Amino acid sequence: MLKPQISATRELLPLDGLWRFVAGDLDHAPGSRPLPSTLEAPVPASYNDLFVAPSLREHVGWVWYQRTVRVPRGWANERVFVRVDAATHAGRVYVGEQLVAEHVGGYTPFEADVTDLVRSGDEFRLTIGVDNTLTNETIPPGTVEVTPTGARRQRYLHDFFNYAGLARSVAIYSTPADRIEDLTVTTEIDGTTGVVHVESVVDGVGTVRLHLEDADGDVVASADGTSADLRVPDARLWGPGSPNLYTLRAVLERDGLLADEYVLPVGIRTVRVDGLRLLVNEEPVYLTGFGKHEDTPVRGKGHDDAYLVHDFALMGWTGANSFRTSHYPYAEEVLEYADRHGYLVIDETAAVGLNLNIGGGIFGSSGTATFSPDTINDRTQAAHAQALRELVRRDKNHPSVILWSVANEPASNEAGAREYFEPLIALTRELDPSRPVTFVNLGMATPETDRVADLVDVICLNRYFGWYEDTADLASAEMHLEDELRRWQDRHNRPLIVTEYGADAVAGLHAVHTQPWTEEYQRDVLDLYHRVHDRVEAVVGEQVWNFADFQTSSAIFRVDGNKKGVFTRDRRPKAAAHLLRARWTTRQH
Ligand code: BDP
Repeated sequence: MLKPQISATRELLPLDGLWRFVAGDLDHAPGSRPLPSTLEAPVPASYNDLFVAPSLREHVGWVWYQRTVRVPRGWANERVFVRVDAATHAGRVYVGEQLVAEHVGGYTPFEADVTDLVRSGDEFRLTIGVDNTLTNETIPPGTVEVTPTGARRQRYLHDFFNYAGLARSVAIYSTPADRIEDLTVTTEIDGTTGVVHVESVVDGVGTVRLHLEDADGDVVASADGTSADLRVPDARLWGPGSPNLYTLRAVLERDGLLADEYVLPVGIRTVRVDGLRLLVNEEPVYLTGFGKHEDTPVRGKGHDDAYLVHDFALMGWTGANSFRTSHYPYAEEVLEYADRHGYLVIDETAAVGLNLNIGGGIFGSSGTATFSPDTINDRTQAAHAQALRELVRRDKNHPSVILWSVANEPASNEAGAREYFEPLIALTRELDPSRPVTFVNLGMATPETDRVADLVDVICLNRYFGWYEDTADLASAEMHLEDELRRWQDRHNRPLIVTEYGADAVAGLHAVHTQPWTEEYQRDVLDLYHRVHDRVEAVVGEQVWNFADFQTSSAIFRVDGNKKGVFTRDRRPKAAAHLLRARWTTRQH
């Protein structure tokens, strides 16, 4: 699904800014009249932390955004689309009273062709409903319970606040009647020649002509057709720290005239697994970096270019070369930035919390089977498959994305896990045979009890020795970590990435003794992991949990959120950040 853009034939009108806003069910048909409220909410932003009323922060159900939109005068002969980059977790779009789009899944875009409903030069009322409800059959899952006082309360199994609303941009855009609907780019390397394979989907009539330009704007390869190879002699490859990008100019010609143009950055690179190694451009890579969150004060999960640039600046300062989009697909702007700046990305679906026997990293057996007709079931699996389709459809052309993560910390040790995951992993490979696939394993599923790991190419492990286990006993933590990593290596003989390790630290809390929650303790936990990673051959990456402190649901083991950030929520370094910088800026990868 191509991101809207301004090109020689396309226009884009962002609708970011303040929208009228109301929470709750409407007593009239959505879109039929102005919203009955004086509240205004910014787009993009989660709505939860904007206001002071607890009822809005903890709201369960629908909220409504509305504004008027004037269609540019010059769009008379164009097709017009409404595009919503994300509506968390379900969205409905109305043009006037007409429902034009419905979508489930909170972190992937959707759009509607509204050409027949709007007129260039005229205004229309755009209303978007957003539902934050999570059930057993949504990704991520959750349950709505009724409290003793009769209030509805959303429960969920993931350890981050259930921020909701329109956290990414909304726009209308135009395309010509005949248009390029989709492009799929895969790349190979043949000696010193880069081979760029382009599959185009055309909606309408015309001939596709492709031109690849280098950084100076010179055309280095051209080809025609909906399935074509562009060969680039002496290709400058895209890689970690060397973000060489070409520009693919895809043109649709009809009767010798320009019908449509779409411009796409292309990085030529390969990625594959070979034994214990993860290879990018046939060179072994070692991932350093973080599990992150889209999380900032006030905006919640709202995309913000200032935080985007700052977060990458801080990651660069630590020497990180990678991150995981834990635990959902991030805004496309994040991946575009990673493409341009040479970061390696593990791209994850929102399948987090598929585990009824864990909560917020704390192991607590509810004794309930995770996979059963009443819990995580066939319909959850169908929603999960759809989440994978939408992830790959949106992110397939980013060179930064080197690994698809199917899920975070599912109950991969429980009965039914294999039956649930085997088809999803197969689907991911079918959707994109060019990238390896992983899932992120949790500590309860050991090499001996896990039922899924042999299905994936790279095994990602979240481990909390020194925090949830071996608390305040770092010598035992080091021994247990090494022992377990060796067991994974021996059993599966494939690359391991430690995708979570860390400890909570309250910034400013210090101690000379081994004292959990202090900055020194967090630093020492990371340090012990590093010693072990360097001793175990199969470990090809380390991503600290977390880049920054982030908001969670309220719990007695959370202090105004999760404090495992090596930066505070306002992005100030804790002692651990300096440790990482010392290691990652000097380490030979
Ligand atoms: C892991 C989860 C992550 C949590 C983390 C923690 O993957 O989302 O925030 O533990 O407990 O289980 O800090």
